[in-house]
Amino acid sequence: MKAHDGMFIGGAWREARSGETIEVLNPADGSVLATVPAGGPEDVDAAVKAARAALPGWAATPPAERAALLGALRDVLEARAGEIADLVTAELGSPVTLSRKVHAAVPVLVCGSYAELAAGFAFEERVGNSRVLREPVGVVGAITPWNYPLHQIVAKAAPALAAGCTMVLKPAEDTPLVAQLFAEAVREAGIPAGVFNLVTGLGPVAGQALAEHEDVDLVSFTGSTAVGRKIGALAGGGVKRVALELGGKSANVILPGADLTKAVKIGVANVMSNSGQTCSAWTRMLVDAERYEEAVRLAAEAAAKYVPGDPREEGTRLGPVVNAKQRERVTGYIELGEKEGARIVAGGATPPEVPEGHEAGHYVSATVLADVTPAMTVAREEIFGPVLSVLKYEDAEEALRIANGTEYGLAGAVWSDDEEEAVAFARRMESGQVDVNGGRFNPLAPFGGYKRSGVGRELGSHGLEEYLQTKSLQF
Ligand code: TXE
Repeated sequence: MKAHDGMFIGGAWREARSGETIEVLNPADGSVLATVPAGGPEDVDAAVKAARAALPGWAATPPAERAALLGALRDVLEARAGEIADLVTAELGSPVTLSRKVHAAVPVLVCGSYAELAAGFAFEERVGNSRVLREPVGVVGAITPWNYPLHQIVAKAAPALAAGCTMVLKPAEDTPLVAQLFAEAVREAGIPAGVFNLVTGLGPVAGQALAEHEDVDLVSFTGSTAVGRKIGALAGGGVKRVALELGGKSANVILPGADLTKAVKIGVANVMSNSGQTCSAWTRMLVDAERYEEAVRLAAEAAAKYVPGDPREEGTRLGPVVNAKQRERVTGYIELGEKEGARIVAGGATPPEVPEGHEAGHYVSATVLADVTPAMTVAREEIFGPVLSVLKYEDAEEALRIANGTEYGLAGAVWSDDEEEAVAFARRMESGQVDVNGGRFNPLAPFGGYKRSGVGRELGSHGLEEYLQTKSLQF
C-alpha cells in the first residue's frame, strides 16, 4: 500500500499549511480509510510556484527523454497495478475485478501510448517557407473527478508531461488515495521534482484556487457541467486555455436488423459497470416499437444479475455508488422517473439488500426504467448511477431525433447487422464518440464532447495537441 499520505509539492511530501485534513471514506461500509491534507489557496500557490520553477528545464528536455520517463512511469504503474486496484476498490467501491481490468489497466495503456507518441511526435514541421514549432502551453492546473480516479489523472498528466508542460493536480476529495500513489509513481519513475505536483483538498477551496490562479496557463477539468461552466468562465476571464470534459446522456441505438439479445446484454453491462458512474455510459437504450417489449424483458433479466455485493469479493458485479450525496441523487431520479410515468421493470428506489456489515454502504439497485419518453427528466439529465432508461422509436429518423435530442453529446452506440448502415447512422449522431456494434477501447482514439459535453479532446495525438501551442518562424 501507499507509503505517503500528504501532498506532493516540488518533489516533497507536505501537510496543508492550515494543518486541516479531510477524511476519506469507504463507500461500501462507511468506514474511515485515511485522512488527507485539506489544501488551501496557499498550498495551491506553493504548488504552482514549484511547477513554474520546473517548467523551463522540463520544456527543454528532449522529447525522447520525456518519452523515456513516461515509459518508466508506465512500468511503475504496471508493477503497482495490484495495489492500485485495491485502493480504487477501497475508496470508490468498484468491484475488484473491474478495478483490475479497467481502473488499474487502462492507465498503463494510456501512459504507454503517450510514451510512444511523444517519442515519434513531430514537435517541429516545415510549412512552405516557415518552420512551425509546437511548444508546451506551460503550467497546467488539472481538476479530476472520482469515477475513474486514476484514468482521469493519467489522461491529463501523460499528454501534459509528454508535451513538456508541468502540472498541479487537484483530485476529487472522495478518491485522493490513488492520486497520492500516482505521485509516488512519478517520483519512482525519476521524473524531476516540480514537474508533477499534487494538492489534495475540497473543490470549492483548493479546486477553485487552482482554476483562478494567475500563473496557471491551462485548466483541464473533468466533472459536473455546473462546475465546468464556472471553471470555463474563470479561465475565460483570465484568458487561459481551458479543456472541459463534462457529463453525458448517451444513446444506445439498436437498429431493427441488429442482434437484439447481444445489443441489450452489452448495453446493460455498459450502464451497470462502475455502478453507472461513467460519463460516456449508454444510459438511453433506443429500440424499435416492434421489438420494444422483448428488449425491456431482456434488459430487466440482465439487470437482475447485478446483485449488490462486497466490492472486495471476486464475484461481485455491482458495488455501491461513491457517496451518500450520489446515492440520494440517483434514487431521487428513480423516484422522479416513476412519478413522470416510467415503468420500473428491475430494481427501484428502495434500498437493496446488502451484505452483512455493509448497512452503512451507499448501495443502489440496478434499475431499468421502461416507457421512458424523450421529454422525461430521466431521459434528459445525467443520473450517474446504475439506471437504464429504455425508449421506443418508430423509424430510424425518429431514433436519430431522440438520440440527438439532449444538450449532451459525449458518446453513443449503434447496432445493426449491416455495418455500413450503422456507420451512416453514426455519422449523423451529434457526439464525440460512437461505438459501432459494441466497439472496443482504443487509447489512441480522441475522446471528448460535442455540444454541452465539453471542450477539447483527451487521448492520442489529439489529447497531446491540447497541451501544445504553436510558434511559426518565417524564412
Ligand atoms: O462533481 P464535481 P460531483 C457529474 C455526475 C455527478 C455530478 C456531481 O452527473 O452526479 O457530476 O458529481 C472539483 N472549483 N460528474 O459533485 O463537484 C471537485 O473537487 C473547482 C460527471 O462529485 O464537478 C472534483 O475534483 N473545482 C463526471 C471535481 O471538481 C471544483 C465525473 C469534480 O467534482 C469546484 C464526476 C469548484 N467550485 C461527476 N467544485 C464526468 N464527466 O466523468 C468541485 N470541484
